[in-house]
Amino acid sequence: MKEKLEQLRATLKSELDQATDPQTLENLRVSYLGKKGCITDLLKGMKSLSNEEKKSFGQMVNQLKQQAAESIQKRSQELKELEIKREIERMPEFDLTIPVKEERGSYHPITLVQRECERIFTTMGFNVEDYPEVVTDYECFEAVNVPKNHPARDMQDTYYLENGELLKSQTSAAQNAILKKYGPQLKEKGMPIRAIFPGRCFRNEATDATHENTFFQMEGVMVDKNISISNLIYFMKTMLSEVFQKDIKVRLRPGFFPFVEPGFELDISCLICGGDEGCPSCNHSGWLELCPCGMIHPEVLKEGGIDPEEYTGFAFGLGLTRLAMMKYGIKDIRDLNSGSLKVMSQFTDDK
Ligand code: FA5
Repeated sequence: MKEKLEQLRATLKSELDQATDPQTLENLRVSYLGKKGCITDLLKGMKSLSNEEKKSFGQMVNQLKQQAAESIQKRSQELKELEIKREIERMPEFDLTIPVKEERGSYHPITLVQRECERIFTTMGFNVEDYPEVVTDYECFEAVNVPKNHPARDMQDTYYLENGELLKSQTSAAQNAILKKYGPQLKEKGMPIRAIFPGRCFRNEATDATHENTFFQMEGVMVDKNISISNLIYFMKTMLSEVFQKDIKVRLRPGFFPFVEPGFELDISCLICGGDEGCPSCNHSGWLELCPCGMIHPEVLKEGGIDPEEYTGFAFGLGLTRLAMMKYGIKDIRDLNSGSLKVMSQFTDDK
């Protein structure tokens, strides 16, 4: 019996050595270890043996079974490695000395302007916050003093989702969360709230040279004791002179937004036509609406958990996409979403 087992072991070894592909190996596994395999048969045939014989024979067969399984597994691994080696040999040789064609991408002008604004505001102590693009009606409107059926909603033709949420139509949607996040530090440690939150906004617009359905804004808020309109003007002026690196003609006129009181429209003189004649990029007015702003409405502060009797603040909603147009002399806003590499590759990060 022992001899029979030795013979099986030897046959398996030579058959494994000859097996050079996974299918042959699988056939071998089935013929030795499968339900009807020869080792399995040996175990089944033990019924007729005495208890003593069963013990010693069983031990030997089980040992053989384990060895067979191990050597099939080992051979399978060898074959896999062999296949990888063959594949590497089949690969064409690479000449590592051939110079590569170096074609690099470039940053999108909006990314460049956004980074520039972030740099400017962080040096003035502002935190940069990120916020989701899908928000609730509460975040986008109700929390910023625009209740349901308020006529101001008509100014932003909003994309609603089937679940009742919406695509953020303004970065003001993050105001409430920012006030709640930094309010405790303001109250407990007297640290002013200073945050900017750039983000992509969506509106169902009839597009033209200055209107897109998908555009970027960068909202900013500052809240502390005794914050006034002069603080707001100072930050706006600093930001614009840093971005453009030259004096820019601006005008501040009254503007209505339910979340600020008083509210302003900050326009800049059109840099495409120089502001005198007017052109399609400024809707022939010589001015471009760039950054509505104002003092945060007491109701918005209250909703954010901040006492409007004790604290005041300003907020602004900078049109980042329009800022990029003015900075880089892009006449039509639609070029920015065109995906045209010819247009986009003209702008480089010169910082
Ligand atoms: C707002 O969205 C207010 N949330 C801004 C604000 C924030 C006011 C905080 C007061 C305090 P408005 O709808 O005007 O406001 O948009 C702000 C800026 O985003 C505009 O001045 C413009 O620069 C830009 N903008 C608005 N709609 C579009 C559009 N369809 N395409 C490109 N830019 C746009």
